[in-house]
Amino acid sequence: MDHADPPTNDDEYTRFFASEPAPAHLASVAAQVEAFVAHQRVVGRRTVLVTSGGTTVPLEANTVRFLDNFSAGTRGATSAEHFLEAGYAVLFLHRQYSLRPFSRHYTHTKDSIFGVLEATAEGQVQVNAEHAAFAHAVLTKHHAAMARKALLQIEFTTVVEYLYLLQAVATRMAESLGANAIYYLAAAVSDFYLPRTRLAEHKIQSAGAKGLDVRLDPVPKFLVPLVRDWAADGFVVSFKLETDPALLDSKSRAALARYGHQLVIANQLSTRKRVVYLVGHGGDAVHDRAENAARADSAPFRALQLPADLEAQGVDIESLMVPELVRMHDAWIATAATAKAADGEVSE
Ligand code: 9Z3
Repeated sequence: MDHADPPTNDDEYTRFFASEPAPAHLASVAAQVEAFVAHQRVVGRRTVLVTSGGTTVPLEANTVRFLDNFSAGTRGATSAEHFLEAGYAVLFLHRQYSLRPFSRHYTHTKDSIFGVLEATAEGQVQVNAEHAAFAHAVLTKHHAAMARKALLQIEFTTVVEYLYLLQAVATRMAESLGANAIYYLAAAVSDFYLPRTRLAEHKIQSAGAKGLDVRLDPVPKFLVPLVRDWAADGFVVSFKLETDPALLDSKSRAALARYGHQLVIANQLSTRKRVVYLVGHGGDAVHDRAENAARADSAPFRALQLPADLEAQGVDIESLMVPELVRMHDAWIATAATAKAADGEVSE
C-alpha cells in the first residue's frame, strides 16, 4: 500500500462483490450482528471489531489447495481479551481454527490440554495444582463475557468471505454505534486473489503437467470503502506488517495519507510480539478524512516496547497497546460530539 498504487474507485468494489459469491452464512451473521450491536447500544457499551488471523486464497472452487499466510491470530485473540477487560464488547471476526480469546491458552500449545489436566484415582478429571488458579481465572472471564453478551465470534476462511463479512459487520456497527465503535483490523489479509471467473471448478490435475502457473489479481483496497462508508464516524486502526524495518514509517504514513483514518499500528514480522509503532494522530485526529490525510506527514510515530522483564513474566504487548487505544478512543468520542454539534450549526 503506497502512493504508487492505482487509485481504488467505487466500481472496483461493486465489481468485486458482483463477481465473487457471498458466503453461505452471510445472512445469519448479519442477523446475529444486528442483535449484538443493538444490545450494546441499549446497555451503552463501547464495541470493538477485532479482525484476526490470515485469509486463504483458494486455487480451486472445490478447494483442495489454497495459499495461506503465517498469522496465528495471537494479536487479535490477545487484544480481544484486553478490550473485554477494559469494558468493551468485542466482535471477533477470525479465521476458522485460529487462536480465539480465552481458549487460546489451551489450544495450539505444545503439550495441549494434557499438560493442564490430571486423571484422579476416583475416575475424575481435574485441572492440576500448577494450573488451577490460572484456569479458574480464564474460565471465569470467558463465562462473564458470554453472560454479559459482550463477545460474539464470527468465522471466515477465504479472503472473499472476509471482505463480505467485514462489510456486513462494519456497516451494522457503524449504524448503531457511530463513534463508540473501534475497528481494529489485525487480520493478515491477502493482497492477491484468484477471481471466480478464472478458478478451476475441480482439483487441478497434475498428470502430464510441467508445472502450474497461477496469476493472481490484486484485492481491491478495502480500507477505502471501510473508512469512507462502512465504518463511518468510528475509530479505525489498521495494521501494517513489513519484514524490512526501513519501510515501516513511510508505508504507515502512506496508508494514513491514502485513507485519512486515525491510526496505523506498524509491526515487523520478527519483533511483532515485543515492539509495535503507533503512527497517526489517534484520538486527536480530526473528523474530516481529507484533512487527516493531508496531515499524514506530521503524524507522530511512537514505539511501544514490551520491557524484557515483563516479557520474561509472560506479559503480552497487547496489555500495553489496548489501554493506549482506549485513551485515544476517549478523545475521539469527545471530539465526535463537538464535530456533530459544529455540523449541526453549519447545516442550520
Ligand atoms: C498485523 O500486522 C498483525 O499484527 C499480525 C499479527 C498479522 C502481524 P499474529 O496473528 O500476527 O499474532 O501471528 N496485521 C495486519 C497485516 C496486514 O495484512 N496489513 C495490511 C497491509 O499491511 C493492510 S490492513 O497491507
